[in-house]
Amino acid sequence: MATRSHPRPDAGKLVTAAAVAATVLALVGCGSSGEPDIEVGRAQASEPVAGSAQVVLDVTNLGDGPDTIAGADTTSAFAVEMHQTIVDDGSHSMTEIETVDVDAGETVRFRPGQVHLMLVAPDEELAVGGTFELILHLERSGDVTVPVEVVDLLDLAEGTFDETDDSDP
Ligand SMILES: [Cu+2]
Repeated sequence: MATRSHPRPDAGKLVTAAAVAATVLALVGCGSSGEPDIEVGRAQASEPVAGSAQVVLDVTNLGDGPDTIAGADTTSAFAVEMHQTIVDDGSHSMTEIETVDVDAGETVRFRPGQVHLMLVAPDEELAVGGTFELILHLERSGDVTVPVEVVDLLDLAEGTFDETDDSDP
């Protein structure tokens, strides 16, 4: 009959996905029922060099619940990737990472040489003194739009050094 519905091959997958989501929520909720409160500090990017640019950024969770950075976007580059630098026998390489946790009360610092953000194929019009908007995707807090200032690569490196020095007053 025409009223007979089609089989729903996806139904099983949906149930599985829901079960997984419930499990993840239960785990995340364990011991911390609070809400995250995400604040993004000064953000800077280097001028594009050889088809990429580094972004330096601090993400602080002022709340009492955890959150997770699940990527970033901008209209000023083909893509934004989160990378982890790996040093092996003195040689550096990097691998793409999908998520970065920001626990309650913690700050994640995106810096060259550690966990970092890179613009892939940035807009060639990005020049020192310019700005663009970066959208951070947070699993619990939603999207956060951050203005990013474009600076000379050397200034970006110096800024990194200064902030690393902060812990030693
Ligand atoms: Cu990288």
